[in-house]
Amino acid sequence: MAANLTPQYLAAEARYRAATTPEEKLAALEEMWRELPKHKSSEKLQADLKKKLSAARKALQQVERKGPGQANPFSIPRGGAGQVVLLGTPNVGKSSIVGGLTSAHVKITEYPFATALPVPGMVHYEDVQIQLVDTPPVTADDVPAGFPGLWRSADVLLVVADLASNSVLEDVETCLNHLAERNVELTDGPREHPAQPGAMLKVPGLVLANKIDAAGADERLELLRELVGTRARIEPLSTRDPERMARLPELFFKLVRVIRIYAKPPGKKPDLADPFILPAGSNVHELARKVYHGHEHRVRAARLWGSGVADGQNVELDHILHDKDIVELHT
Ligand SMILES: Nc1nc2c(ncn2[C@@H]2O[C@H](COP(=O)(O)OP(=O)(O)O)[C@@H](O)[C@H]2O)c(=O)[nH]1
Ligand SMILES: [Mg+2]
Repeated sequence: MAANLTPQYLAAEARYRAATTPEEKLAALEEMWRELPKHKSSEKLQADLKKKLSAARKALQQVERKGPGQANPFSIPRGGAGQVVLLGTPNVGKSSIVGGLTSAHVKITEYPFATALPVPGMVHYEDVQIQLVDTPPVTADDVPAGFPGLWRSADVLLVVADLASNSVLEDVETCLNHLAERNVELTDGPREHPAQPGAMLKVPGLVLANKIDAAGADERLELLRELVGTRARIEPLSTRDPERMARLPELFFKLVRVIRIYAKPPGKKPDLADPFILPAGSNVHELARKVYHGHEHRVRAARLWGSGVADGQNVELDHILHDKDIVELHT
């Protein structure tokens, strides 16, 4: 049970949740295993960890067997609170965005096609991290093999437009057409799975209209708004403007549609350093499932400090949680 877990275990678990490579995942799981108290009340957790360890070992073996050149480079394990994937034609500023917000080693060049493989980095937003993936460019007649799979699996998809370029309208149209050909469209709302086969998958996302600092950018932005119409929201950006760049992490956080919940053991202070990340709209029961890993049936009551209720108010298990709520679970 969670109360017996050591801080080292919880730290390793946080690393596991943030891990982006099979090596990191396995290392974190091995540490969790070493730190897990091996007694009766943690049996379910032990079994769960064993399963995860064996899956992580297999995943790593597979990567090693295939060799670096053969694994699908676009299969990028999610890290942090969600995965944000960039999509754009050459030279629009994709790598500049990732380079400006993360410590990932991206190449920023004045010549196109410098990014041959996707490069993930982590963006910090308050107490969470969000994964941001730099990607190779698409053109009207070339989409790198494997890339469309990432469009479908991403939590958020951002089409990057270049307002310094006279071809910005065509280039954005190219990206939206590639998505439409794979039955993907952007939505300003929550992710929507196709109602019937062949229908559109709606992935949360928007058009980041970069280089708003360039000459003629304002006029191009107006034309772009007319072209895109209701198909996507448009957010202007300049990677050279620190204020606009500083607003991106919050934008990403809103688009990944998750909430941070701080779990509080009865009679103790909440752990404000390490929130549980849940999909927006989750309730107390779903939090219990995340905290107690299969023992959630033991949670019978909860008290909540946060939005819309009096401090410490008792709430039902189906109570919908909000970002930054503090919850005390009673077994
Ligand atoms: N004026 C202007 N240039 C930019 C901006 N962002 C990126 N660039 C330049 O655009 C070029 C391509 O950038 P890069 O990030 O490599 O684009 P990518 O090919 O989409 O990854 C580089 O010369 C950047 O310095 C911006 O906001 N304003
Ligand atoms: Mg690039």
